[in-house]
Amino acid sequence: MEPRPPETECEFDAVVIGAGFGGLYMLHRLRSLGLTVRVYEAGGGVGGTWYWNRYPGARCDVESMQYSYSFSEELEQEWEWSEKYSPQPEILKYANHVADKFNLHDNIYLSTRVERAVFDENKNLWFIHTDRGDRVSSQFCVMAVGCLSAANIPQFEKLECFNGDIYHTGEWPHGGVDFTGKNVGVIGTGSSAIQSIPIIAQQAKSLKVFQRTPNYAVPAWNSKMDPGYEKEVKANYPELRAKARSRPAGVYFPFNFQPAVEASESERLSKYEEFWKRGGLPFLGAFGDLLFNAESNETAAEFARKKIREIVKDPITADLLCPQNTFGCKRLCVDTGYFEVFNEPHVSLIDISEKPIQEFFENGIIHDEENYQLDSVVFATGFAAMTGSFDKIEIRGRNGLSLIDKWAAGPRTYLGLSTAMFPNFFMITGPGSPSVLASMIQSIEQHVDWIVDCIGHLRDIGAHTIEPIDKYEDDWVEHVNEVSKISLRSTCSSWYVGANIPGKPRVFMPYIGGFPVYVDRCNDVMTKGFEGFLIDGKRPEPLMPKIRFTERWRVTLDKDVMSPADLAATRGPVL
Ligand code: N01
Repeated sequence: MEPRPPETECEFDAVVIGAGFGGLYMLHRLRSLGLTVRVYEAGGGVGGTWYWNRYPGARCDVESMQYSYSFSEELEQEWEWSEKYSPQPEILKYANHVADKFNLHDNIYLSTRVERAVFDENKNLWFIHTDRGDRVSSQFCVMAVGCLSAANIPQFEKLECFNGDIYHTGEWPHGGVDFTGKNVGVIGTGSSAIQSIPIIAQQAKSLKVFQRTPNYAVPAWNSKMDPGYEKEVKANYPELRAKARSRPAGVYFPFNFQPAVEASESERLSKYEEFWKRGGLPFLGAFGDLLFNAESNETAAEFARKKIREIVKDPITADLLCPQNTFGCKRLCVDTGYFEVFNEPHVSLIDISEKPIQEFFENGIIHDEENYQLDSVVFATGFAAMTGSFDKIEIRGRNGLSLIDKWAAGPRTYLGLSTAMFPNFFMITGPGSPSVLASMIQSIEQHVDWIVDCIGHLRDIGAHTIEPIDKYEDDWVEHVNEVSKISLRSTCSSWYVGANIPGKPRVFMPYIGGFPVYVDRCNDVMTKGFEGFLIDGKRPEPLMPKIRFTERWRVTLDKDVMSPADLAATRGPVL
C-alpha cells in the first residue's frame, strides 16, 4: 500500500466509490462535465471484478467484441482482443489501458475502502470517511461498487481449525496459486467453480468437488480471435452496438423466436444441436420461450442432461451432475472441459445436497462422517449479490436513516439508479435495474450517461438536490416484482433472489423486463423533466434549460401494442 497523507477538509463535486468499469467511465464523464471528482477504490488497482477474480480459468462469458466500452470509437478501433471470450488478465489490461488513455489515475485513490457515507441535510453534502483517514465532502455520491463484489464465505463449523490454505475465487491471491502435488477441495459448482475446476484438476494430486446443487453448463468453444470477424465488427461497430441495445440482454446473438413447444421433436433436437455448436449463453436463443414456458424449458434441460451423460462415464457421477431444476433459472454456466474432468481418476464428486458439510478439522473437511484429507480448500461459494457491497459501507440519508435498515425487507430503488431519502445518491447497476441480466458494460454505460445527464441538468438549473418520490419508487419496486413473475427465473433459489445468503429476504433483485424496455423507461423519466424525482433549490428562471440527453440511448418501442411483459417475452432471453 503506497503511503499518502489522508485528505481532509476537501470538498468535491462528486465522490465515486469503486474503480471498476462503472467507476472508470463515471469519472471520465463527470470530469468532462467540469466537475471535481475523487474516486476511492478498495483494491490495489483498477478493474473491479476483473481485479479481484483472478482464479484459474476466469474469463468473460460475453464475447470480447461486445464486452467492451462503446463510448469511444478510437478505443473500439485500437484495442485488439486475442480470443473470442477474453481471459481475466486481458480484461484487466484493458481496464488499465482505459485508465491510462483517458488519464484517469490521478483522480483515483487505490487501496482505500470507504467506510461511511453520511448525508448532511443542513449543508446538502455527503460526508465520506475512508479506512485511510480521509474525511471529505461532496455534493454527489455515486456507488460504483459492482453487483458481485462481496464474497460469500459460509461459516462452516470449525473452519478456523483447518491448517491448510483457504481461497475464495473472488479474492484470489495476486501471485497466483500452484496446486501441484496438493490434495484440493472445491466447495461450490457455480460459474467460478466450473471455470476453475478443469485447471485446478490439471495441477492437483487429487481434487474433491463438494456439490450442493448441480448446474447446467454449455460449452464455450472458445478460440483465438478470428481476424476476419474482428475486422468486420470494427467496420460496423455502431450497427452491432445498436443491435445489442435493442436486445433484452443488451448483447447481440442470433435468436430464434419460435416457441419450443410448437416445434416437432426432430426440429427441436436439430435447433438445440445448432445452438449447442454455437456454445455459451447464446444457447438460450435456441427457442423464444425457454425462460417463459416450463414445458419448453424441460426440453432444453433434458437435452443438456443428455450431453452430460454422454461425457461422464460413471453413471452415478453423471446422474449427480445432472441438474433437475429449470434450465437457465440460475445463471447459465459456460464451460471448457468441466464435465470431462470427472472422468479423471484423481477427481471425485461429493454430493452434499442431502447432508451439508459437517465441519472442518485440522486436515480437511468432514462430510457424512467421512474425513477428507485436504491441503487446500477453494471456496467457489459466490457473492452476496447486488446488495452485499452496499451493506459493507455505513450509508445514511435523511434523518440518519441507514440504507441497511431501509433495505431490510429487500432493496428499494427508483429505476435501480437512486433511492428515496438519500438525496444526490446514485447507483451504477443498482438493484431494480437490468444490471447482471444484461451485458454489464452496456448496463454501466447507460447508467453513467443517464446519471451524468441528470447531474448536468441539476447544474444547468442551479438545483441543490434530487431524490426519488416515495410513490414512484414504490411503483417501480412493484413493477420489478411483477415483471419477474413472467420469467421462470423467479422460481428457483438463486443469487438473483438472494437465496444463497442465509437470512437474506427473497426478492428478485435485477429488472427482468429487458434492457431496451428499461432504457426507454429511463429516457421517458428524463425527458419528462425527471418525473418521479423531487428536485430542490432550482433557480427561478423563465426558460427551463433543455434537458441533456445522450443520443445513443434513444430506443424506439411500439408501446401501443406491447406491454413491457409482452416485450420481454417476445424479444428473447436475458442473460
Ligand atoms: O457463485 P454462485 P459463482 N455449502 O453463487 C455453493 C458471475 N460469474 O462465483 O447452488 C455448500 O453461482 C452454491 O450451491 P447452491 C456469474 O453471473 C461470471 O460461481 O447455492 N455449497 C453454488 O454451487 C455467476 O452466476 C463468470 O446450492 C455452497 C456455489 O457455491 C456469478 O458470478 C464467472 C454453500 C456458488 O455459486 C456467481 O458465480 C464467474 C454452502 N454453504 C462468475 N454456499 C463469467 O463471466 C454456496 N454454495 C464466466
